[in-house]
Amino acid sequence: MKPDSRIYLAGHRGLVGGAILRVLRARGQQNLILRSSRELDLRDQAATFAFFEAQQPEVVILAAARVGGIGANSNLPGEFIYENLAIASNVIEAARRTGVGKLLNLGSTCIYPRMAPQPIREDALLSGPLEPTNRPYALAKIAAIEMCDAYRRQYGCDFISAMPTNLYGPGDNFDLETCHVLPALLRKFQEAQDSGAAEVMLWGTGTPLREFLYIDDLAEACLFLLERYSEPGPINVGSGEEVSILQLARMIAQVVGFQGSLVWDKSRSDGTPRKICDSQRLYALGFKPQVRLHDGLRRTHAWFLEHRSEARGVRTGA
Ligand code: GFB
Repeated sequence: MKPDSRIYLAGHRGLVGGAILRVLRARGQQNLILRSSRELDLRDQAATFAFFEAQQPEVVILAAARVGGIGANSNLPGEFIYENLAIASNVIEAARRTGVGKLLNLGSTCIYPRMAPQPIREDALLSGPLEPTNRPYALAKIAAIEMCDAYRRQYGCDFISAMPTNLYGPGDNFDLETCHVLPALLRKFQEAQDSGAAEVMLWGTGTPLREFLYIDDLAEACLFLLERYSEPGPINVGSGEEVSILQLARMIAQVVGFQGSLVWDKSRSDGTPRKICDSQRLYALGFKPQVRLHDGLRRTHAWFLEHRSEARGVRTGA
């Protein structure tokens, strides 16, 4: 990308988009096109097409999506499938119509079958049934990959799809009913610590295994891929660091300084039993994540303490 490339970053206010924006600014990219969802509703096809016609971006980073943890995915399946299908189909088609030179489509490793061999390779896609708690979201993300690939075949579009593992970091959503496990635990332990509570209630059994990637590493990986990668199909972006939810809870309790006990609400779903992706294709291209989980947890905790009053999901008292 040239320093003056016209880059449209969709979703710049989210966890992923916010981190990509910081990296683009640090690199001195001068021509960033940014719109909040209030300014441009990407579910609105006519508005999206008109925006692309007017702005003529050269590069598009599709980080706008309806996302959430296991609770939001289970409770809002209709919103998750509709909004993600609409956003992806409008943006990808608008990019084709206006001759966008490069598009990065972001998904999630929940696109892979629930019982895929671990670590999950890209060729596991569509080889078995999906995890039911996030199937609507996963299917929308699979459709977006397929769309990029179909446009590559039919129209020669250079559209690529990156699949990050579970992400965390500054700027995350901390709303306990809709957020992912890591911000939920940081908040729950910190609030227990502040109030002197003796125990913290967590969801499920604590046995599921997850891989976590710090958001700045994902942002660097996105720019790396935009500059050096042009293939159909998904490419995984993971850290290789796998922990059980119980181990994660212990690490977070230690970072926060909470010494009380953990109580597991087994009426809440565990979701997929194990989800670590194989990122060898990305690593073989020369990319390596830099931030270890311990370090990333400390940074995210520090950010949460400093920004608690304005963090998403906390300010509203949700
Ligand atoms: O991060 P999380 O919500 O999503 O949950 P997934 C991960 C695991 O942590 C599950 C457990 O086994 C949860 O039951 N957990 C324990 C908690 N305590 C809590 C808590 O207080 N809050 C939350 N949220 N979880 C989502 C998918 O899957 O993650 C999406 O639904 C997407 O589609 C995304 O792929 C990355 O890792 O299970």
